[in-house]
Amino acid sequence: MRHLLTLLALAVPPTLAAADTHVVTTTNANFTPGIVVIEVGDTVQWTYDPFNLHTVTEGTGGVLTGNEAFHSDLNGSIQTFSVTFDEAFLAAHPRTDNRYEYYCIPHYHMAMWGQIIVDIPEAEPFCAGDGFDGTLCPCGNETAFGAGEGCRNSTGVGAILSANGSLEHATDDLSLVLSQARPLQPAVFLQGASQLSLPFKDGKLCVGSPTERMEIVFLDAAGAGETVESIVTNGNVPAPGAIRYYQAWYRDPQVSVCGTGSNFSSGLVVEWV
Ligand SMILES: [Cu+2]
Repeated sequence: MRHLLTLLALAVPPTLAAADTHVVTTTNANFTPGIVVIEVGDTVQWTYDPFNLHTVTEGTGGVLTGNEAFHSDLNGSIQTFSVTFDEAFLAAHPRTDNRYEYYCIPHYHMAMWGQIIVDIPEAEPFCAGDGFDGTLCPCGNETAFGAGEGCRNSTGVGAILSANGSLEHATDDLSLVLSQARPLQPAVFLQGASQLSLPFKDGKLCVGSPTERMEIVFLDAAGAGETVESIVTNGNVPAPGAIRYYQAWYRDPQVSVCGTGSNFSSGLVVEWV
């Protein structure tokens, strides 16, 4: 029995961030702190002011529209009001940059305003084919500065790697998206545990050892494709906190810019949470 309990304890992910509760007070007709930066799953709790009636009303206009993501009075009967900014809430009430502005209706004219910013970790691009990182493309086939593309391929642009889904190791819903590669050709998605920027084939190799071949995807008529298999499983990503580098290697036959027949996308770095 003791042995079983030990195994169960090991099965629990050890470093999952616990959801926090952030308290905002309303005394002196101020939301304090006025700006709160939180993580997905955290809760914000507003507390009442025994000397004043306030509201916590999402939006910026000063009057109710019915489209508020949240709205509550705060008074002697409603002494706290809480909102949990989880994935379902964010999906139901999308806001630009995941920033939720709000105000108090009676004290709107006194600038009793606040903001909740939900900071969502994202995959970050690196190793573009514009030469900015100090490594040029193999045959002068750099792409436009700041375009985030890999080295130029036979279509006249460079391929871009991006991602869909979350960086949550436990959720494991991340997919890698390749675009602007050569249409109707196969691509292999690669993972590295270290980063590189080395001229290789028609492009730059961005992922270093130990590397994993993740999945082969046949690209569509636009030169795009997306992984469907588990990144965590195929990449043997050990746990939250692991940093991994991703890139796609695709065929660009016969007319490739440098003549090697294949090229690489830009890279993407993921810090798993
Ligand atoms: Cu108020």
